[in-house]
Amino acid sequence: MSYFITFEGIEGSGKSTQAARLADALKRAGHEVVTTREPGGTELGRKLRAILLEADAVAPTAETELFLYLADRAEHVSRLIRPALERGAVVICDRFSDSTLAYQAWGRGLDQEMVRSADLFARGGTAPGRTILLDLPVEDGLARARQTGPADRIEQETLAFHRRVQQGFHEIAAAESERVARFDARCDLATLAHQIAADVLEWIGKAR
Ligand code: T5A
Repeated sequence: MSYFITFEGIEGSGKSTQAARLADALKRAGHEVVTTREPGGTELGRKLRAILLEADAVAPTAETELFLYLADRAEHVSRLIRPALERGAVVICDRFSDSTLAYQAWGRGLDQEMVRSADLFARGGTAPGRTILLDLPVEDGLARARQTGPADRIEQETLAFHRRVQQGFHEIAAAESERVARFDARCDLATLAHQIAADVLEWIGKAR
C-alpha cells in the first residue's frame, strides 16, 4: 500500500501551511514523510516553475501551459514521488492533477478529457489516495495570497478565471468524494490542522 496525499485549492487557501502541519503530525506518528509541491518539486521543475509563474513571464498559449505543467509532473513523479512511495514513505504534495484539471480545463477552457488523458500519460498511473481540498471564497484566498508577496502570473488572472477554477475543484470533489475530503479553509490554522491530521490518520489506518 502506498500513501500519496495531495493538497488542492484556489490561490492562498492555505495548502503550504497545512501540508507542513500534516507532515509534522505524521512524523510524530512515526512515518517517513516527503513533502513536495508542483510546479517545482525537482531541479528541472524549479526552472519550469520560473517559466510558468514569474510575474513578467511570457504568457504561453493554454496548450503550451498545459504541457509545461505536465512536463514538471512527469519529471516529479519519476524522479521523486514514485521512488519515495516505493520505499514506503508518505508523500505529501502541494497541488497535483486536480490543479491541472481545475486550472487548465475549467480555468482555461481546454477539453477536459484531453487534459485527463495527457495528465494520465505524464504521471504514468501514479495517483493520490487521499486529497485534501481547502475551500474558501475566491476573494479571501486572493487576499491571503497577496500577504505572501507580489501576485504571480496566474494570481494576476481575472476573478472570473479564479471562480471557474474553484468550480472545477468543487465538481472534482463531488465526483470523487471517496478520495477528496473538503475542508472549510476559513477555520483557524490549528483547528484545521487538527481536522486534517485526524482525517489522514484515519485514512492511513483503513488503507493498511
Ligand atoms: N497550477 C498548478 C496550474 O495552473 N496547473 C497545475 O497543474 C499546477 C500544479 C502554483 C500556481 O500554478 C497553478 C496554480 C497556481 O496558480 P503556487 O505559488 O504554488 O503557484 O500557488 P499556490 O499553491 O496558490 O500557493 P500560495 O502560497 O498562494 O497558497 P497556499 O499554499 O494555498 O497558501 P499558504 O499556506 O501559503 O497561505 C497563504 C497565506 O494565508 C495565511 C498564511 O499564513 C499565508 O500568509 N493562512 C491563513 N490565514 C488565516 N487562517 C488560515 N487558516 C490560514 N491558512 C493560511
